[in-house]
Amino acid sequence: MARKLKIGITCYPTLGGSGVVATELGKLLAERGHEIHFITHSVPFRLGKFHKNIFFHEVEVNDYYVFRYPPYDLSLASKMAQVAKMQQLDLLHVHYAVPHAVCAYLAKQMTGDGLKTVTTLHGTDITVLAQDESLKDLIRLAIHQSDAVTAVSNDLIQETRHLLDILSPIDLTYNFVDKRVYYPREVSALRADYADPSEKILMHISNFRPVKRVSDVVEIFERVSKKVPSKLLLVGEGPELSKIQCKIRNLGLEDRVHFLGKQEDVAHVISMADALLLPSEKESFGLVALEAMACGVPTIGSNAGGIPELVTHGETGFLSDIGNVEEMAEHAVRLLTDDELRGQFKQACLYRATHEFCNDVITAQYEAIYYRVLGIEADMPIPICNP
Ligand code: GMT
Repeated sequence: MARKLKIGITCYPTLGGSGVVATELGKLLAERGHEIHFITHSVPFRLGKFHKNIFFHEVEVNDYYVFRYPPYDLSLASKMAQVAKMQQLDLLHVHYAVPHAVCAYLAKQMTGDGLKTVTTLHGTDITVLAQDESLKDLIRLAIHQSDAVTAVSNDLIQETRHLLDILSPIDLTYNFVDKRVYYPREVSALRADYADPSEKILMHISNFRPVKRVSDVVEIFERVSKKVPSKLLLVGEGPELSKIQCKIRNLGLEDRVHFLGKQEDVAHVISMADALLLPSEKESFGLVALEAMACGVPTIGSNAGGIPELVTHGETGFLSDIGNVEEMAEHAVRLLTDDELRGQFKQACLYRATHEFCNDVITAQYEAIYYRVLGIEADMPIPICNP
């Protein structure tokens, strides 16, 4: 049996799908006997209760008065090097190229070549930051200096190659959900708080950034609600929230839309929905669509980025071109008014989530990458999903 590893993980701990994936991966690796050291500015929000084999090292920023901008990145790099030496880490797995992969590179320079680094690209680090000419060389350096680079969809791999002229290998490791947490929950009492039994529920969950096109969500719902008795539940908050509240008021939809704010127990909340709306402009993967899928909820949305790798059009959801709210609304009406079709989609969602994006398989893929960069022969076959 291959030896257990000591792994440092750095991510954005307080927001976003990348932080969720990094934290869940750390928890699963710890369950498999590896020692996990999170090196971040705050305790990752999905870490939850005490876990054996998981340690947290807080990055403290020096706020010396000459600094106009306190140098978080340098503090992080120093902390990475310090933890790597003290804990004798085998490798650092960083989520996001900028600044985390750059910090890992600096840490490696400080500790010597024994420390390996793995970088996972999540999307905006490439699709947004790599459009900025002034950052391109930095991102390219971070990628080239990593011992392995992974990306969460094929689309993101192509985008990375295209925007940064990267020819070196990039491993595809899809995102995953923990099947012990994400499954259809019994939520009839909760559902009754928001909708009558005769009404359907559409849901959108995001950080309300412009890239999520929440305005399209409202436009889709406006069209649907004229044909199907329904409610829209909006989960999350972010920069577009007040604009969206205003739009809902102007369209006279206030009594049909509920704002649930940020929610921790996504599996519970999402289980209330008949369909998820995800009309994003960009989405390297769309973790929320996978969370919905695992709870038996199909997605209606755009075919942006990696979404088509996750949502199979006509089987686990319906996809349209970005901004085609008319067609998205037609798809929603079709799904909400056909119980048999919704039942088929639900079964297809549950099958696909547990077979294609299962935590056991993806965790083992990451483990195989770790052993490869460390030059350790690992005689473990990648497991078959066992729903
Ligand atoms: O989408 C966001 O606004 C958050 C962002 C993040 O940093 O977590 O999400 C990105 O990473 C997720 C996890 O891999 C993906 O599921 C999201 O699709 C990706 N977002 C974009 O590409 C816009």
